Amino acid sequence: MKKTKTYKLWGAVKGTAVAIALGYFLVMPKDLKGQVVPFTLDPFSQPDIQITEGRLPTDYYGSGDADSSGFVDFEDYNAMVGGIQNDRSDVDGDGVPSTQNDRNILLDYIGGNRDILPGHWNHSNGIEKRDWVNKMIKRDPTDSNLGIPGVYDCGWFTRETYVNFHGAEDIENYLHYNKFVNPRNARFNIPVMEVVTRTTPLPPNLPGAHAINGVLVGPNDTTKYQANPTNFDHWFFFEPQTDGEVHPGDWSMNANEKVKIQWWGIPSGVSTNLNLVEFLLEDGNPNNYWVHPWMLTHDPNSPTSIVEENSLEKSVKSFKIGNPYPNPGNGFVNIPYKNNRFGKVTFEIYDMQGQLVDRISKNDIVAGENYFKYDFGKFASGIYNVVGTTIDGSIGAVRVIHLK
Ligand SMILES: [Ca+2]
Ligand SMILES: [Ca+2]
Repeated sequence: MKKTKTYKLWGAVKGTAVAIALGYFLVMPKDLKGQVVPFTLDPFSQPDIQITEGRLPTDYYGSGDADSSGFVDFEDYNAMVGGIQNDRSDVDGDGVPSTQNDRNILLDYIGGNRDILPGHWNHSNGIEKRDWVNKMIKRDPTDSNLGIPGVYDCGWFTRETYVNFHGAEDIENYLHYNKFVNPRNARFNIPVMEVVTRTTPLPPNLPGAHAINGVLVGPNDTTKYQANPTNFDHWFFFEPQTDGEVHPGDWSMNANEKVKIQWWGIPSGVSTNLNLVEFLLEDGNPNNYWVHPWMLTHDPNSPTSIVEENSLEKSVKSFKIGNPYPNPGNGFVNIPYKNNRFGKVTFEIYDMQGQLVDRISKNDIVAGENYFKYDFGKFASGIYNVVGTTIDGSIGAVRVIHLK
């Protein structure tokens, strides 16, 4: 089935209406995904690291693309057997790339015996997300930076963590402050947000507010796509200065205060924080919340959602169709393609009127380079679209010119 491609219309339309109403265009941030307007504040999605020019969509920690080809396939397994050492080949996130366990997980994934890799954030359940983000927090070196009051304080620990996990579209705007110690834009590709805490009146001589990080992980069970950003317990908070998890009543979060979860960006060169959601804590319990009208409150990655699939994971799974030969042709045409996963591939042939004229399914296609050979000789001269679909819904298409 061809997946219906729609956009985040609800959020988009509403966002535009709000923006016009409030005259916000001048400060409208470029969204994390490169959209200008309209945009949505999306705490669910893995950020799209193509935001950084020249980066492959697979260039993030644990992606499995050990050889930097842009695909995850057997060549990566071979590279890992060869002992390649990089972020992408630490598939299990334990800090040591290309171990036997990393290779086993990758092989299971390529062979179709597991649906996702541990680093595929959007499709992980709440337990897996907690496990993975805990590992990535340990991989990130920001906690070892030297804190200097008034120079590199809690806000910079939080922002450097935000850049390393979430990533920034226009990274130059972030780096011109020249305060970050070891920034690696979107290295972990996890939608970590900024969180402002200690907002309530405090004993004298203590700073009035504090900054930490948080990420939406959903319920602490094996269900997927059930995360609700307005549920306090679905957030995982951590202290970027110590790597520790944060709970209400800890030093990093008062039991009685307003906790503000924020998007951060530098639209038009102006550092801007937008509150996504605020929780009012009373004795450690969330008694009330406020949510930004532009924010998605249901999971766009849910299989039942009509919202467009996250582009990053789509590209990880997708397959590519190459140039047919001969083209133009007058009979048999070979169409090369490359797929990431073992399994069924379906090709559909459409004529110039968009009518489906043939459908061929092939089971047991191995991952890697393949070709689809098809005889157009039975058709009238014209242009035909060949659309290939893999079992995970990835789509590729190419045009064949048939001349009798
Ligand atoms: Ca690769
Ligand atoms: Ca490893």
